[in-house]
Amino acid sequence: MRDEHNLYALLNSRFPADEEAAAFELIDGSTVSYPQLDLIVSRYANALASLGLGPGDRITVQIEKSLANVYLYLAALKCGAVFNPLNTAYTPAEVDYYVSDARPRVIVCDPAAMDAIREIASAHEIDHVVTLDALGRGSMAELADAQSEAFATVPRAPDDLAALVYTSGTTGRSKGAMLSHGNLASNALTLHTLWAFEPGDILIHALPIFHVHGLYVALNTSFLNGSKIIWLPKFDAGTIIGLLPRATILMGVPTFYTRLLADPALDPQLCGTMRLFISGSAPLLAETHTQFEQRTGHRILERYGMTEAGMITSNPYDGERRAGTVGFALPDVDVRVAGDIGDPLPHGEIGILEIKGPNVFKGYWGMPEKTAEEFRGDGYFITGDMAVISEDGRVSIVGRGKDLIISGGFNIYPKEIEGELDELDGIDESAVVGVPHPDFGESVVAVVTGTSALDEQWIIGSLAQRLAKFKVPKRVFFVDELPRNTMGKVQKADLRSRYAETFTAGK
Ligand code: MLC
Ligand code: AMP
Repeated sequence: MRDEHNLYALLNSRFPADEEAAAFELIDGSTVSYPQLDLIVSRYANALASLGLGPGDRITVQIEKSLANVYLYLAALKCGAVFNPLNTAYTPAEVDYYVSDARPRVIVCDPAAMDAIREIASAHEIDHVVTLDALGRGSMAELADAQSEAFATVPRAPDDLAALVYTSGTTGRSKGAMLSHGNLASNALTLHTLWAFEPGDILIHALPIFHVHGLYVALNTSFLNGSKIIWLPKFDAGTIIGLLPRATILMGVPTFYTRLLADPALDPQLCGTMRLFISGSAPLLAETHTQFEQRTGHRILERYGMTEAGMITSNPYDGERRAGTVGFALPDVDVRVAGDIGDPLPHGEIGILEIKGPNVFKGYWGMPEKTAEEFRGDGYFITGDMAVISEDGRVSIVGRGKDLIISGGFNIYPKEIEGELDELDGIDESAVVGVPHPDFGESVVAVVTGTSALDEQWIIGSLAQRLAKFKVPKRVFFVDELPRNTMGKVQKADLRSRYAETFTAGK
């Protein structure tokens, strides 16, 4: 049946029928069972359909993490619509771009942002703006409350779109990665098996749900397992420490693990029920890996992925989890390392990682030429990550061919920040680099030239009006001129080493 290809139908087919089986447990101890979840999702699906949202229509969502946010995600799947989640840190100026590009039928925003979002919606002739707050209250919830609990899952083919997830562009504009029902289903099924999910598994969910890590990797695998998810609004080391003795799985970015290590309470006894600690979205330092094992007896399982493909490689569940490597290609994914023109390189040589598999996205929304540039003729997608593959097939990410900074698991493209800096009065030129940061892994530093009257705090404050907080440089340095090579290109490696100790000096 075609509706089996709707990801919701697949997830729902694994929901336990038991009225007592909790899908979610909140921090106050309240729960939502799997049978309840399905009924609520139907109400949300009816609500979305009443707004005219149908197959292929986009729904842009910029709201705080809440269960209602999950209901919306599942309801959008069920309706056959295309879910377009946005980072809550994005400013109205940033949201305006995403809305203009995605052209959604419905926008869901926080009640506090209603005025700004309504203005954006009217500028782009978007029919409906509804609201949901951090507690799941708002006009969207009211609409859903009034609906019936029956909704037939809309049939979808594997290639039909389920999501549009934006990923910052190397060349200015952010690109919407088109993810299909087939992409998401294949990755969830593969990870569910590979990570040996078992009855009784309980996941601690502390990631944001506007990126593939928290939204797809964590939620879809747990739903496939009919697992209980302990639902946290955000990461807080102390809260997690309190929950570890009742859980079996934690998924996080490296910052989760360095912050947990900083808590003296972390010890093997606390982790007695834990089966699996998974890390990804940014490189996990070998030092963190080692310290975590010494403190807990658990070897963190590091995996590697990206928005365009979900998960790509993983260290083994059974077998050696090697620090500093991201493991083997997933069973249904092919990986190779290639030179600049796509020439495959032998094991042991560094090149750009290229990938192929059922998880790889359908292309960038509205950008057929950009999409074509990022794929080889034989269907491999060029990730932009520099990697080396060992004789036995282990992949190590050794750098980035793309000019990308990853701070606490969030991606930041220097070009976007340089563009905003160059607009500011008094700045002639700018260069933005990522330097080591003890908490976020990497952090953003700007180096500028311009008039002597420039003030660091004024620059930071001005950028915060335009850019999400995590992108705003944490320091700005003034120089007479930027270091350039003979071709006139700014030497970012030079700047990275010059400012390398900005956040780590004395640590
Ligand atoms: C918050 N801030 C950040 C930041 N997060 N700055 C830089 N980088 C970040 N990641 C800002 C805040 O606005 C605040 O600014 C200050 O830094 C300190 O905030 P905090 O309270 O310490 O931060 P916190 O809220 O605890 O968040 C840190 C974090 C969070 C690491 C828990 O960023 C997080 O959950 N990251 C996960 C990102 C993620 O899910 N990535 C997956 C992408 S998918 P001020 O000025 O107000 O003090 C992907 C594919 C794959 O990459 O492979 O998974
Ligand atoms: P995003 O565009 O947000 O999906 O981020 C994807 C990028 O995160 C990848 O292209 C990698 O550069 C990086 N990444 C994800 N997981 C890892 C990891 N385990 N080690 C190193 N880099 C990673």
